[in-house]
Amino acid sequence: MRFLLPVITILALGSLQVESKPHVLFIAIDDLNDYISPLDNHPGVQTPHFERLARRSVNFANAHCAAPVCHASRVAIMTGVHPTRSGIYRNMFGARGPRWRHESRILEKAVVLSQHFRDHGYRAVGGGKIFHTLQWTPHDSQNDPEAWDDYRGDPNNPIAPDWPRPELVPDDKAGLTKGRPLGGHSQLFGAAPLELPDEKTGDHMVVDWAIEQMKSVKKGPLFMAVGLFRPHIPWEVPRKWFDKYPLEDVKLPPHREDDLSDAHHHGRTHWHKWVVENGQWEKLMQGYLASITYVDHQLGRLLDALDATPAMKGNTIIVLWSDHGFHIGEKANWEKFALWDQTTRVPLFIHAPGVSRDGARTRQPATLTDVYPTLCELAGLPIPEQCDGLSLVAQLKDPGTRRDRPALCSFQFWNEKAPSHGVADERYRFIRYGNGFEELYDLKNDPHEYENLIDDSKLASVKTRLAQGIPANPAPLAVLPKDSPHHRANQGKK
Ligand SMILES: [Ca+2]
Repeated sequence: MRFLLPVITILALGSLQVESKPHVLFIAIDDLNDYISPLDNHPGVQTPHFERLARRSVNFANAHCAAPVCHASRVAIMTGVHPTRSGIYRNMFGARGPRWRHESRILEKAVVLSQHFRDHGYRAVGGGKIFHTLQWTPHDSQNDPEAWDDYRGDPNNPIAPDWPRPELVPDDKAGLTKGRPLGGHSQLFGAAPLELPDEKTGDHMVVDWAIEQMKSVKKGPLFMAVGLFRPHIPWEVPRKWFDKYPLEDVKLPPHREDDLSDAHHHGRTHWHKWVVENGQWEKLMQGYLASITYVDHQLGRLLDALDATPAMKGNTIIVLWSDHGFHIGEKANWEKFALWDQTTRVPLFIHAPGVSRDGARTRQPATLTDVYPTLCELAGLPIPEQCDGLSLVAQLKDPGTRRDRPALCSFQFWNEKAPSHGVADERYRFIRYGNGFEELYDLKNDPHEYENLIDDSKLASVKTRLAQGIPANPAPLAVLPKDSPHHRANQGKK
């Protein structure tokens, strides 16, 4: 008996530990920028459920993606490996399955976040867009079906079947000039109300699935990833969301005509030229705002379901992130593919039961590669060696806790031979481009990054300090691995 008792005690403690592991609700939103009310509060924006989430979490108001494009950002979050080590700085298309394991050989055996939770007793399920895919590229997805216990629908085609298209008027019939980005008639770069109920739209269906998962939560902890596709283009959501933003009330973002005169050229001004010449700026802003409020509503449905599930309420870590920021004409840019604050800064909210100082906001710098180790620490899991990020648990407990490591976002421009890097601390941002051009901004005095201060000698030490945040030997740009079994061309017609 003397020897048996401690064994029983250890067994009991072990099971208690498993029982008490928190659930994880991991919410990814596509192309959502800082316009939401808990961040920069674009005039008139309606995001009550983001406010609700902000009240019950820590708002990382100076969080940055690891790369300003869907694919690279998402691989970095889901593996914890930064692009400066993997070399995945850009989008890469034509995949079926986790081709990123071969795009970057150092990722070949990387453990996906959901798999890591499975390896430690969790049931891991996913739905919608977590790894890269698009509404209009069916069966082109970089999801790893092996990383989940269950995935909604076809894990290799997770969102394309769900989204209807409206009847579209061809550009010439609509009186618009040729040159619409992403091709004329397809109008992927466009805004149009859907004459459908929410129930027939993709993100609503993904949230329906997530609600069912919560209702049927079984014994043992759940890791659930919910990937919402709006406000990604095309800005097509049911008409009632457009009606919340009458065109005459829509406000353009702050911008300056001469903004690019002291800045790097992003190579996409032709998009902005077409928008302005065709008088589409307000209309597209309306579509983006309508899409944001549609996705805010879906977030509200998730929070409602969580609160209505006794097994999860009070025992669930919530993390919400977007894969990068977004331009609606700021710096004559649209979408992403740049390294300014507007492109790299993302919503990031984390609630950890009994840990996070909910309702607080911090400007301590965070990179989305920090999410993986943060969730590990919160759930009592080991942090895999592959992870480049640093846990944010200290900032969850005390949001003012200083972080010495700046945020780092990296990208390789199309016409440059080396990657570019944006580094942010609490106040300043330094960008060094692949062609050697440099920018330095003081966000306290100049939140829109209008004035490049790189030649200001008083800030030389700031530049030197931030430049140290760029790795000395960043990985070269990943090359498309045409021999990968996950390269679609190698799979025949599927
Ligand atoms: Ca995206």
